[in-house]
Amino acid sequence: VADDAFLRALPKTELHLHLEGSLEPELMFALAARNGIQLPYQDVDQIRQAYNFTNLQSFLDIYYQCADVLRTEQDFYDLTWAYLQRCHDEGVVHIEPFFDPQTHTERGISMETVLDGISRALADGQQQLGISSGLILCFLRHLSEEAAFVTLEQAIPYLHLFIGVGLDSSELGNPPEKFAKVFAAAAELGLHRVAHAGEEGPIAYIEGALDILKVERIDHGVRCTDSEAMMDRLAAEGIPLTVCPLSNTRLKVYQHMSEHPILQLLQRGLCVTVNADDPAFFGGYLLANYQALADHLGMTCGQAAQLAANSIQASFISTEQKALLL
Ligand code: ES4
Ligand code: ZN
Repeated sequence: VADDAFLRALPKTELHLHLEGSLEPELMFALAARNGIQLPYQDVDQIRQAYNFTNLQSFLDIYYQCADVLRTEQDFYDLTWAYLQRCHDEGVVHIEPFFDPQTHTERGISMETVLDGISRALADGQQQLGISSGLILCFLRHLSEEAAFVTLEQAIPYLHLFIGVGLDSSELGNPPEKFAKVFAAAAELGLHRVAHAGEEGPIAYIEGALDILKVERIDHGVRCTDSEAMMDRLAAEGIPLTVCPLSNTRLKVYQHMSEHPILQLLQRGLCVTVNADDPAFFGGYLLANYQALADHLGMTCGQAAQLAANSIQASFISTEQKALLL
């Protein structure tokens, strides 16, 4: 079984991390004070007690509420910088984090404010910590495709600051087809494409993400275990899955980590990767996710090394840069 020192030393990338989901209660209180905002919680303990989720939506309701403390360019910088420092501590060498512009533009915060703060921190992360990155802009799938188009248009002046688009928020009832046109427009702009699919949603959503949105990776995708044919397809086509073990147990996709299928999918030849999703809400960053697999599934050093190598292989860095990291 892989131990902490081995897991920390492995060069790892993180491909499924929502920056707003890395907002720790301590920083949330500090930003609330700085911005003169009254939070509906007394202290950090009370916030953590509220993180008692029953499904994806019960989490999203609190997650969007917490993001309200993010107001200034410096707030987005501080959020991103705190995450980068965790990455540095944990042996994470490259990241492709998500951000949700609509969560902020709907509150009157400009795309420029959000992107300036995040990208300034990512540049410092490269310079001061040696962590490379490629930012991914996510559309909120509970909103309309028209709203996604407005967001993409607002981001066009800043195309040099992100590498791709994703799709997140409430999955059930918001199938990939709803965003067919905006994903085609993003592809035309030369952007990479990923989408959350098969977290709570059915096989048809994984299929739609691949065939209609033309995504290069599936975020979560764990429900592919419902279909032998889909598992075979994902393995044959080498479509990576960005799996988030602590997220899946905290949102009750699985009742206990011992039920998590990630190592069976690895054994079957799928390009599965380990990720933290929303670490401030789900009880741990990337290393804690690897550790949970060692603790509850008996993950070996060989399996851990394969998962870390998959994370490099599945990233959007160049073949040359991959060779340097592998
Ligand atoms: C998310 Cl776990 C998860 N699923 C879908 N959308 C999200 N946004 C932030 N975390
Ligand atoms: Zn996610």
